[in-house]
Amino acid sequence: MSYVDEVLERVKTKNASEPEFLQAAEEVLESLRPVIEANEETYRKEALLERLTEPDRQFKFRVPWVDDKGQVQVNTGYRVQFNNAIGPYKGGIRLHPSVNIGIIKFLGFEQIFKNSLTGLPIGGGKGGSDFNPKGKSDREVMAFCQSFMTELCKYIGADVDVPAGDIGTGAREIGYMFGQYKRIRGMYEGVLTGKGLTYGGSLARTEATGYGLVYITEELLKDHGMDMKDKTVVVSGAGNVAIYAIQKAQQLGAKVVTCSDSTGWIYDPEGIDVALLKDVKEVKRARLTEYAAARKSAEYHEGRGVWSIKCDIALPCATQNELLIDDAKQLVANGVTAVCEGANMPTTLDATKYLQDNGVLFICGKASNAGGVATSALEMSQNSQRLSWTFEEVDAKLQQIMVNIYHNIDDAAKRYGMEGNYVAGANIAGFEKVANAMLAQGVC
Ligand code: NDP
Ligand code: 2IT
Repeated sequence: MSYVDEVLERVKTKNASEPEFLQAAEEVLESLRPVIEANEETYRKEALLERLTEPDRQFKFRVPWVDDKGQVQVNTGYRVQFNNAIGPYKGGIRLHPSVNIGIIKFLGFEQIFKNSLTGLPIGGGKGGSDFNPKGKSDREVMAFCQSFMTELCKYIGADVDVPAGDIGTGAREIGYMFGQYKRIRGMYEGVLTGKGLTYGGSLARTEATGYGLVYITEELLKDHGMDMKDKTVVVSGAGNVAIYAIQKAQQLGAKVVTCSDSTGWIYDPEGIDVALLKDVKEVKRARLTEYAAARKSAEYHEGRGVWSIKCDIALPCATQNELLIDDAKQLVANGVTAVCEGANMPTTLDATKYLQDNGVLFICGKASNAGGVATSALEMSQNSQRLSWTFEEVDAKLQQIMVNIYHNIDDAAKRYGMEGNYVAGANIAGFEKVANAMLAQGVC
């Protein structure tokens, strides 16, 4: 049996109850086949893939907090420190009722390769909790965040592990967590990224994931003789990534006609009004029905459906496994040119294959959403230097990083005879640097 097959089988047996982690591991290991085959003996002897698919360590802890009625609530907190071969563990904190250890492991595993692709010195990690911030008062969110950090602070640090935002964790939550870290550890350091601008945050971090997604999409199109101008774009999600992807796409002359949240979606043929969307989602924290109520041109539909709208470019920016095989078929039938992932693993494996087999330009999240964590690493640099760079400086660095990622994944795919397969290119390019560092550092 080949080494890849052997490890895949072992990973499936060991993690049978973690479907999302298995999905992520399968995608990566399948892509790595040609690289592993070229060095099979060394990698097998060094147990490189066994080490890569087993987290360095994982923490699971109780998070008790008191709600506004005086009732004690209990959630579960997680932090998975997956791999620090090339830098301190780095990755967000997800607050959503669906969170479990398998979800956090899949996200932490993806983060290893994504962070490597940024070209910056950051390892892979992820954390979260099954806490649901929806409908909670600010005081309840603060009580949860303080309790979560009371335990998490034992395991993190500016040179150890640096968490950030993800689904359900934005500037408000990072602020409460930072305050509690400072209070317990008595230390002012850049232990979290995505901080507010008055206490160590970086300009352009809020925009970075969505902007970065559009920068890499533009580079992909440019390489194929096209650009964003006058393209029709469909976006899913209406959170941090979606909002700034819509904004940048519109700045580059595209028309974005959809967005969605966990209950429904908007079709707005005149183009999404970003100021209104920000007011509904960032300020009022309300449903998309409020967007439709305030805008004549918009239709609101219950459930899911953004992939049914005819478009040139599709940007899934909500969550994992939200673009399924039937959606891929519909996008292809409607003549889609490119699909670039803003979310982590939004496209299922069979849908990805269908898009690729039908000539759609497809970039996977670990490459196309890397602008967020890359800018987090720029925030870490600024904190270490005790300096703040201008918006333009950070944005220019972000843009260059996304252009570099595109060419690195394109080159890696070409080197292994898989031109145009940006999934393989991303996994290979991300892996090479980490594997090299792991081998150089001996058995650890
Ligand atoms: P937000 O919490 O800001 O937004 C998530 C959006 O997706 C919301 O509009 C949410 O709806 C919607 N959504 C729809 N279905 C679901 C579901 N089943 N579970 C969760 N959300 C759902 O998160 P982000 O925009 O930060 O993250 C979106 C995706 O991008 C995630 O996959 C995340 O891991 C990834 N990502 C985020 C980065 C960042 O910097 N923030 C960086 C790289 C990747 P509703 O409004 O109803 O909650
Ligand atoms: O998935 C991701 O890359 C993020 N949620 C951002 C992580 C970070 O450390 O900025």
